[in-house]
Amino acid sequence: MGLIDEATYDRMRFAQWLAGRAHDPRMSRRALMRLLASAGVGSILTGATARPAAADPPPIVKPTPPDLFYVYGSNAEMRWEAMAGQGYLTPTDRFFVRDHTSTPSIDADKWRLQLFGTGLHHAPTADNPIEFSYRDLLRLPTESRVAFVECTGNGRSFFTTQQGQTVSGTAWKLGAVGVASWRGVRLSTVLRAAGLRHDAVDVMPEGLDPDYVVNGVDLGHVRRPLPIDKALRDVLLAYEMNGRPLPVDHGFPVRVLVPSWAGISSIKWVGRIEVSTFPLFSAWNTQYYRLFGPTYPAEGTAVSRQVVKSAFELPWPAQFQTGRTHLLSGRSWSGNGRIGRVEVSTDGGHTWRRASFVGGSAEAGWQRWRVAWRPTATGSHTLKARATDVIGIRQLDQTPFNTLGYLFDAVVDHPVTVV
Ligand SMILES: Nc1nc2c(c(=O)[nH]1)N[C@H]1C(S)=C(S)[C@@H](COP(=O)(O)O)O[C@H]1N2
Ligand SMILES: [Mo]
Repeated sequence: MGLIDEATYDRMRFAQWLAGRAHDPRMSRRALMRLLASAGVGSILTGATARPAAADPPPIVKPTPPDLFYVYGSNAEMRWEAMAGQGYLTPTDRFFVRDHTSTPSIDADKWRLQLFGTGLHHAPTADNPIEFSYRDLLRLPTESRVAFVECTGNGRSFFTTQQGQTVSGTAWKLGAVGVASWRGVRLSTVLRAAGLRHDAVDVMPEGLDPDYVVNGVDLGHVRRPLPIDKALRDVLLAYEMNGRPLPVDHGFPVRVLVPSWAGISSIKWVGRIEVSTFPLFSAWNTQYYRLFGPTYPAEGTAVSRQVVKSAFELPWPAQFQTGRTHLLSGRSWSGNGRIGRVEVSTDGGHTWRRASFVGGSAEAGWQRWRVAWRPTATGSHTLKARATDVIGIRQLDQTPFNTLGYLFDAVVDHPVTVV
């Protein structure tokens, strides 16, 4: 398959999705019209008009020094060697940032969380929503959770470097993930306070960051629906990260935290939440965050949970001295729950040894591990780590191709030179 530009590609996929979806009898005409209006399909059919790009201030506010991050425009991934010697949590100064546009500056005193939609009693409209101030939220019962946030494209570059495939999107290595302690109010608490109806099916949080414009098509604010079951189970409206108020880049004053699910679900700078008695759609569950490709249906498969992955806390590439024992450390995680076992190969996959676990793991966090290695030959080596999660899913040598490069879960070859 040849290289074509991302936006054209995404629009093509979206049209395919729509074709599949339009034949679905469960899709109401109303839902379809909403989708057409919200996701810019009209522009796809009639030809997009370009919108001039605004002048760009630096998209990410916090420092992203080269010893902690690889920076790709408005996205910055953590260098995994920055986790060596750290505790269970990812310190905020090295937590990855993924901004569709740029980090906005929001005044918490003026900020309001607005809820509206048919899924609330009396169906408040977007123009006349139910509102909560920052102080209102702080007064509600509070809860803490340790959970990873991971970009669904984390590991995307390995589709190309290990599998020789062309995919579109940011070429992350393995650093678009971090584990933090999040504190806030349960989304269920706020939904019930707002008058949740029993027949609500979806909620769609929306960010206050600038509209996302691709190739002249304005997709509006970043937003993605969640099924009500997940929303009521363990989702937080978080206002603290690692014991401090949320940093601006991570969603100040309030972000959604959806444990174990695709990072895109955890909407930052949340401003509005639509609650609905019919399925909701946005570009982020139709055009993006779906798996498209030869092994998937034409309309794609929606992404929800993250997959199992492992990373060494080592520079890329790493260097070791021969004839000495080194302690290799790393972490593994899975959207299905805890990690059951981790095996490491220091000979390119011929033999595997079980790594020993360091401490425990949170249900939606990661597992730290280590294994000793005494290299005896100089030259190039490949380190591999493979984890098996609580439901028995083990990392394999290949991930089935999908055009947008999501959910890479194969074993990653970590290049090492022994001197
Ligand atoms: N409003 C808003 N929320 C957002 C995004 C965004 O660009 N805007 N990016 C999403 C994506 S794709 C990811 S992976 C996570 C990243 O969270 P972080 O920047 O705190 O690491 O936020 C999600 N929430
Ligand atoms: Mo993401």
